[in-house]
Amino acid sequence: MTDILLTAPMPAVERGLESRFTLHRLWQAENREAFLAQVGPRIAGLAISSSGGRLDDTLLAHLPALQIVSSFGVGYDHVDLPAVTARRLVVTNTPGVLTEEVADLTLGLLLTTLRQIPAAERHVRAGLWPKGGFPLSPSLRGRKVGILGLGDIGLATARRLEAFGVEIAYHTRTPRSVPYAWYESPVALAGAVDVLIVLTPGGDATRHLVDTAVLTALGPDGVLINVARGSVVDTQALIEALTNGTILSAGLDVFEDEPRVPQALIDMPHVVLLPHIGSASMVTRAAMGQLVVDNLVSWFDTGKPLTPIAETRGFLA
Ligand code: NAP
Ligand code: 8YV
Repeated sequence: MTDILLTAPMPAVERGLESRFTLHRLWQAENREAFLAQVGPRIAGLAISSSGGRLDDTLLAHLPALQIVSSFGVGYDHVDLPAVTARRLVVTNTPGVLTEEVADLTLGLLLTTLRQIPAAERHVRAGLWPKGGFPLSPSLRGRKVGILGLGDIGLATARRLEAFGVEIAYHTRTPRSVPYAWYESPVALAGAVDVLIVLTPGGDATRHLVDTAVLTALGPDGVLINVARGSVVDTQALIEALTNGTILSAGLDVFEDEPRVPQALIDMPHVVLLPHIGSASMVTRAAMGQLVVDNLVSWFDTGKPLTPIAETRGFLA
């Protein structure tokens, strides 16, 4: 049977692969170097997720027979692209199957942040309601929402926002054929809106795209929602902007050094913090796991993966 290495626990993936492949679980190895020295030369397929660490030369050097990398999740900033492309490896991700789920979470996080729902809930649980009502909150009414990164999830989010009756604008490097106003830069977009939703990929190209200039342009009534990657937002600049009143509030599903969250953010009661749960429903995680499995099966059966990332499509016949 073909040997597959998994870098992190992925129950649905393991269940889907185990009858067909020989699985090797890297996180269970007591001595990682010895384990890789033993099984590495046999590994033909790799199943990874961002929680399994970065895929770079250090691991790839142990896997000379590797043909394909099947990654759990649509974002693949945990993959060192020069390292995989130098080896002409095919990499797949899981686009599409999580789009609607993540857009749902994005809308939930936006409303939760604006209407202060977690703080209001804490008010009831703490028995404070009989002593006084909860303070009035900011609102989505009358706002203009900017989406930084209008791809699959950005578009699904925009479709939902249309039903909420708010004006929508966006920035991408290439304008799209959509009925929303395009702005030529993140700072221009932030200056035109009072909610900024970040939905770009992570990685070097988008690192700290949201910086002090963007937050200043967003303004004192502005709300930042980040469901993309922590690296897209300059955390120190954000903490300063929230502390100084440069912006009003933020809802964050992702963090630069997750799962560690800066204490300064934890100490801000009006900021909503989630543990990277954009796609984390049972049904969607199962669909993502199935696509990781299907990519490997399709590759080893037909030589064609189902959802290769753009950067490695050129390696396919
Ligand atoms: P997608 O369809 O590839 O969309 C990415 C969008 O970002 C495109 O519109 C792209 O347009 C834009 N973009 C890329 N680089 C940019 C840049 N430098 N400046 C401005 N815009 C840029 O991806 P998706 O499926 O919507 O997913 C987006 C991201 O969401 C993922 O990569 C992942 O990091 C994140 N995500 C998070 C969760 C979560 O649980 N929180 C779940 C799923 C996904 P242009 O190429 O024209 O610029
Ligand atoms: C996953 C995500 O939770 O798809 C993505 O890009 O961020 C999430 O859906 C994550 O990738 C799991 O490792």
